[in-house]
Amino acid sequence: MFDSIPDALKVLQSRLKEHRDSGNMELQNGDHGYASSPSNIALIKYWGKEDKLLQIPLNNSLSLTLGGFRTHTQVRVLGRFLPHGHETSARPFSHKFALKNEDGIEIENIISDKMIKFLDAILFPFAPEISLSVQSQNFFPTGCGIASSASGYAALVGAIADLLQIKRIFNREEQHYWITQWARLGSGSATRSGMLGDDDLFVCWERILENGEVKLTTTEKIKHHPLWDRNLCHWVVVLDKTPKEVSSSQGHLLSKNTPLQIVRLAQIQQSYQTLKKAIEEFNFSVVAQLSEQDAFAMHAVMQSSQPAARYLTTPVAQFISHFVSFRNRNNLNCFWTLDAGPNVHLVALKNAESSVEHFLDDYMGLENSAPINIYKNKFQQNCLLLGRS
Ligand code: 2P0
Repeated sequence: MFDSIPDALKVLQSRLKEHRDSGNMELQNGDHGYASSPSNIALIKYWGKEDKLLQIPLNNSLSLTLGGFRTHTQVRVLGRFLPHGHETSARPFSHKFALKNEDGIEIENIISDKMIKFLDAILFPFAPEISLSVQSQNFFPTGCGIASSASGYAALVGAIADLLQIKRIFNREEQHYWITQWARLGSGSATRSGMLGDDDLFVCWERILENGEVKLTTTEKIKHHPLWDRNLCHWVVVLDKTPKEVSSSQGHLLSKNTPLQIVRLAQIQQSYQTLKKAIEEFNFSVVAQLSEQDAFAMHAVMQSSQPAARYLTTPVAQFISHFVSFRNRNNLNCFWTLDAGPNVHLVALKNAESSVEHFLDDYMGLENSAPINIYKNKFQQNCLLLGRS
């Protein structure tokens, strides 16, 4: 993996090595770093990769940051730096990983090959002899419809940045680049969760074209109109808890074998630019219309790939249909979107909050609807389970 990282990231990695070689970085057994990162929901989706190794997306994407769904991560050093002249790449320990749920109960303790390669790639040039023990906790319920890879990889990279005290070595722009690029290499959508600031409500991940080729990407916050602040509501409606048949990683690859991906990609840049402008201008109806359109476009790609990735299941389609009729009838500022799972995200302005919650109450009471759980994003606090049937 290290060979395929962007040149600018290699330069920052060399700076870390220089820092170590000059005796300014010491890592001892037990040293630790900590970070917490939010999840995000894409409004213009990342679906399909130009290059699997480099994690280059086929299109620009744009997300809303989900402050109420966070992963907290601590990394702890196993081993220590050997004295200058005695460095070795032999590690006495292996990397470790454990994940707890919101109740503090361990739900995973086996480290994946992907995470081992990822940690090796980050540490390779300047700390090859140490290992990391990674302890993560999701402060959102397992099965609430939020995948933990975005917040998970962003928090992991943030915790390593804290361990290395990159603030003392890199300027703010370099810190941002280091974190968002490593998060991207861990999991594409994680780059949109790796921002340094707390006011980064909307984030875009863009491809950079150089001589007709895309080898680099950037991740930046979008300048948003202040009326968005403290005016947004977000819920996740979990309609089906059966495990996915097709993972996101497989889905990205499968998207290449359907002609609908060509149709989706042909117009996506225009939607992306229009959505960005609508966020700057606080044009809610345009944000709503384009978000729903791209969700449908991505699910059309997913459903027509072979094998198909069917997340728009019958309960999801029924729910969306009821929600849209209610929304249109009442002319409310709210919209839906759907990721790689049968869980509908609803986004609304405050003036629609109570109407949406009445709708959700009524929906849960419908006899023919499947059992659902609804989680309300509290943005500054942990999410809240609204109801269950
Ligand atoms: C997104 N998703 O933009 C899209 C929409 C799901 C649907 O990015 O292979 O876990 O680790 O880069 O980021 C999920 O895919 O995939 C995803 P990898 P990732 O959020």
